[in-house]
Amino acid sequence: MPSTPVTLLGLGAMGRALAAALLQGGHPTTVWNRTPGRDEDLRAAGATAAATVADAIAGSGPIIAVLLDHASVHATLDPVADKLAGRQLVNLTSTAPDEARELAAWAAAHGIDYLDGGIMAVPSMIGQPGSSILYSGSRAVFDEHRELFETFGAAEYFGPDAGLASLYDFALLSAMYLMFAGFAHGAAMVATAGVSAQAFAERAIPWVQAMAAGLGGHAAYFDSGDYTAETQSLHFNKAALDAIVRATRAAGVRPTVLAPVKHLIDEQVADGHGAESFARVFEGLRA
Ligand code: FVH
Repeated sequence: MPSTPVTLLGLGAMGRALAAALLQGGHPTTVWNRTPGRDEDLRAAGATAAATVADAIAGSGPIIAVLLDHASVHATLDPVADKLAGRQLVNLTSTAPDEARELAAWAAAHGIDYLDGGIMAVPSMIGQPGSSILYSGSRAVFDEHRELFETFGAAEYFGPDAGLASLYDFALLSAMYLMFAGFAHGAAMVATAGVSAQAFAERAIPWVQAMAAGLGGHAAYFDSGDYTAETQSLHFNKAALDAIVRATRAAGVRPTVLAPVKHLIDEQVADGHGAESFARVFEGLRA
């Protein structure tokens, strides 16, 4: 792969992992961070440390921002906007879809070619199998630097709408957070019987993996809009959830995580859909 000079703004946990991957890939890397002193290991690995954002962007090549949030991207780049015309900006900071679109419009107004990205990995996964980054926005930036992006993990382009990568990112994170919250709920329940979270995890992991195989079946319901129950109906699921919530309370655990699921089911049953599949809760969410 040809080496490409890169500027990386933001040396938090993720920024440092991405910078390390760039250096390992042989790319001349200039780094900047608001708070000094977070670049020692990177300098030792060959990075050039810039004292100011203006110094950091003075070179050539893509500029990668890995900052805290949307506001921090503006705080960092607004003061140097006039120096960014004609440059390529790859924003890997987590932002909401509309914030990514706002940044794309801001970039266009300043003559900057903008690519947004959603990182589907934790820092220790960067450059390892299982790491992936979702991109949307400038196709030209993605195509030109695809190989470089693959030093971080699998790189996939979703389209010219800069908000699309973030929409997928946040949708996947929603599923992840609910899975972790569900695990915490289950661990709290069995803890009342003296079961360690580690022992529960050993059972929960294969169970969640087996259940994940059913997502395609749910998707078929969502896509067709036909919720005719093939096996369990919402009446069945309502009885199950009611019993689980009672058992949760009896164990002295708050049913906070289950409450929204119960609410979605109850709503569909109250609307006369009790004989249909659990998948019908999808319609309640969209409403
Ligand atoms: N870490 C992770 O597991 C997740 C995985 C998925 C994607 N996220 C997103 O990546 C962005 C960066 O995350 P991070 O882990 O590097 O975050 P921190 O370690 O907290 O570092 C934050 C950096 O942002 C700088 N910063 C904050 N506010 C400002 C500001 N107003 N102006 C300039 N820079 C700012 C901060 O600098 P400093 O506090 O050291 O001076 C750090 O460099 C993030 O969007 C995740 O959601 C990571």
